Amino acid sequence: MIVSETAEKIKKMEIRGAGRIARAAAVALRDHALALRAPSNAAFRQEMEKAAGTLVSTRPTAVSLPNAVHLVMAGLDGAATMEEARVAVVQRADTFIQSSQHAVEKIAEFGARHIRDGDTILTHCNSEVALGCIIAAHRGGKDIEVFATEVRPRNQGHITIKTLNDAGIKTNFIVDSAVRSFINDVDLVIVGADAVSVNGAVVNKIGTSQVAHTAAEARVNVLVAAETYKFAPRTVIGELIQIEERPGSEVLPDEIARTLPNVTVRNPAFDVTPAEFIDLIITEQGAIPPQMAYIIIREYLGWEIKEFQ
Ligand code: RUB
Repeated sequence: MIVSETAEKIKKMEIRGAGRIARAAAVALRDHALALRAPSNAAFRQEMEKAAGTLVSTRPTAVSLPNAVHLVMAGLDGAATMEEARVAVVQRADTFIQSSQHAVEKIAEFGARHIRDGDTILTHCNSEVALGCIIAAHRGGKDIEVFATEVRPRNQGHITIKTLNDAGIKTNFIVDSAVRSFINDVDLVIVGADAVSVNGAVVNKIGTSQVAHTAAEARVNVLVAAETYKFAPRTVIGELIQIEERPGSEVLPDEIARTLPNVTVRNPAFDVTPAEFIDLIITEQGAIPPQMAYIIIREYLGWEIKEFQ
């Protein structure tokens, strides 16, 4: 797929979820590198950088996107010729895609071990890694039940219940505001992440922090499933993760909004759950307390990693 098509699909949320967005960007850069005809190595680099910029500017919150783009684009560094640069980008993109898929499988395996036979699990939004843990526990023979939220305004919960239904898992579908009413029936909360900050705070779909806060009050453990490439290196140097605010029309139709001139619709797509409301973050390298996020950034992303911007 060409870069502009992938970028458009990410913007419109036809491709969504932090892991899928990152892999789609890697595929787009690989295909672009393969197809690109440029008069010189410098021109090739310039075109690739333009493509990388287009992809990174699609959605601002999921740090997996700039992390993946950076990993792939680092193939251009030190390439003496255009052909070397092309090969390096293709190799790095393929490596990232494979390691991302491997990470999703590893997290499912590790996360499933935290789910006991007879557990009821609550999940919010649609995270392939969080669902991976739940499905792995079910496939491992554990008798489990799930509460899945609706996820206003974009209804990602509909994708979640379809996946759970198809996997044969008993599922309860609830509106977002019903979490507190059911939290005492829940043994464990599992969600995904768009970004993990150096202080262990997790950025995920709007409403996650309310779920985690409710779980903490009810003494229900909260697990976050997050590949290491969802940790945000630039938070080490004090940068904050930008929370995407989407159009108000996703919440209230424009024709109604127009009749209410004193009303402003606010539509942040993500929120921040502080480390104190999270028990463990499950990565492909193993489970860590959120307070150890710094170690993941140092050991697995490295100080030298720069988010492409
Ligand atoms: C998706 C979302 C998901 C994370 C993790 O938001 O918040 O929980 O991206 O997903 P949106 P995954 O629908 O706005 O992209 O585990 O699939 O990477």
